Amino acid sequence: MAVLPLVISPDPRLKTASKPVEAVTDEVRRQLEDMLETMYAEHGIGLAAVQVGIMKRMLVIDVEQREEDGKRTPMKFINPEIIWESEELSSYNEGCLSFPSHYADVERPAEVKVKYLDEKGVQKEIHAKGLLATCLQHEIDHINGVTFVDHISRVKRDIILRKLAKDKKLGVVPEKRGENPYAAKEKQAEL
Ligand code: GNR
Ligand code: NI
Repeated sequence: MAVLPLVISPDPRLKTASKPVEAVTDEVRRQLEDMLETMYAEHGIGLAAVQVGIMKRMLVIDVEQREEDGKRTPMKFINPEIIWESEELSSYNEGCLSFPSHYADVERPAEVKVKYLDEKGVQKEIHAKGLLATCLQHEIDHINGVTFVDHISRVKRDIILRKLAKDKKLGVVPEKRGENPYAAKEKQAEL
């Protein structure tokens, strides 16, 4: 198992659709385990393969993890497809590990039915509501090259994208954000 480095915006891979998984092999199962380890290490509730540079249509989710007792309920989805969505919408203040420190309200269908393959390659279906429905749609967007900022106003999106582009230029990595402003300032002076 391994914690993999995250793909952070701006990055062309975040705008690229991932490829269907042709066969559920041991390699695919290993990659899903690494994705879960990465998601837990980064305190995320979901992670799409593209976010660790794997351009395959697969994702992991755990919307029930509790930091206190360490209880985990990992879920794995391969080649997921939304086959039904509710007319009722719900709004959630979303974040994304590929857009560190930025949040925005996103409105999406409140419930979805998703068809997918499990890690044994068996076809499954799930009727998701609440945070699981929100998270599944956020992750399925990722494997289609879509991110949460594509659902917000252009003004808000441009503010977030400009800040992240600047952070990348200055070499501000998520863990170091706010910790050592001098390192970033020195880099800035070099530019
Ligand atoms: O950790 C995450 N939290 C979150 C909160 C609201 C809606 C979606 C998410 S997913 C996000 C992790 C991530 O970036 N997954 O792609
Ligand atoms: Ni995300």
